[in-house]
Amino acid sequence: MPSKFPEDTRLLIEEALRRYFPQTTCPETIYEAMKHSLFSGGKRFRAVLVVESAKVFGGRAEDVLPTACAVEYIHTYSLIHDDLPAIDNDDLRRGVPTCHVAFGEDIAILAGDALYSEAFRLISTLQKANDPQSIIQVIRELATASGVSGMVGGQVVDIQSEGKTVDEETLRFIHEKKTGELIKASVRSGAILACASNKELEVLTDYATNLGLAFQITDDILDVVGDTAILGKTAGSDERRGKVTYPAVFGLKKSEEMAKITVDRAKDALKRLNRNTDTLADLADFVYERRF
Ligand code: GRG
Repeated sequence: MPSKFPEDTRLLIEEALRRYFPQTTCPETIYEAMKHSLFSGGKRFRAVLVVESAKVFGGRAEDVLPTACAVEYIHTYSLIHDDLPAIDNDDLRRGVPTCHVAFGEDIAILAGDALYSEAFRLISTLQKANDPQSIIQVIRELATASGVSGMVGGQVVDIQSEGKTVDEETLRFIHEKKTGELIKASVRSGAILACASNKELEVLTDYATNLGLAFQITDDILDVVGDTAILGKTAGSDERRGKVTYPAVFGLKKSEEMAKITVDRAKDALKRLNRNTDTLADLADFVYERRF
């Protein structure tokens, strides 16, 4: 990973994902399908955000790992379902065949469903907090972010917009909902568990909203300029499917400028916090500079 990415945190998350994964192996196929997608790589970006956000407010990494891993379960679930023939019909993800290619469409749907419910089982079983209300708040944040007013809603408009011309507002809606909401909920969840104040949460929300939008803009750019071998997913698939993306609407150069402006807005928000936010700022730079 690039130097600005907190590799120590990513490794902690990798270890925790393996430790928390259900020990049961029956029925074997479903666990194999879940593991296939969960352990085939991935930057663990959202899980890292949970941990690094908690650390800003004095939280310890090990104290928020159940929530960090749950976020990664939800994210992996969204990737499995996004890749299905009925949605994006992709064959490659995280450098390996997509879940439905490896296990069949029926098992892939169920693997996604299983990861989603495991996410909430993990938090409600293992997440501890000084204030138990904060655990309920985290569950609410993640359910909202992944539901109809978040990821699902964004995905619906994304599907309905394929092959059409959309205005900037619609494009932004899709990106903020489909991708931004889970990133925002990740940042907020870490801070909530570490007892950040409402005022601090407001500032972090500003950071995370811009970070989430920038992440999807760079995802769009990488689909045009990226390399399949480095991305671990097939480049060029947005254009083939007539997806509404920043490069499709604004062109590559303007999209890159917009990504930079959005990342800078995220970093500017952090200046309003009287805390050490260096790693969160590094993660914003990572979003702009990333090649995968
Ligand atoms: C999962 C609640 C839920 C609903 C399903 C399919 C769907 C509705 C939503 C799709 C959301 C989606 C896949 C958005 C794209 C987000 C995105 C940029 C994914 C790539 O994330 P990276 O680059 O991937 O962090 P890695 O592999 O590194 O984890």
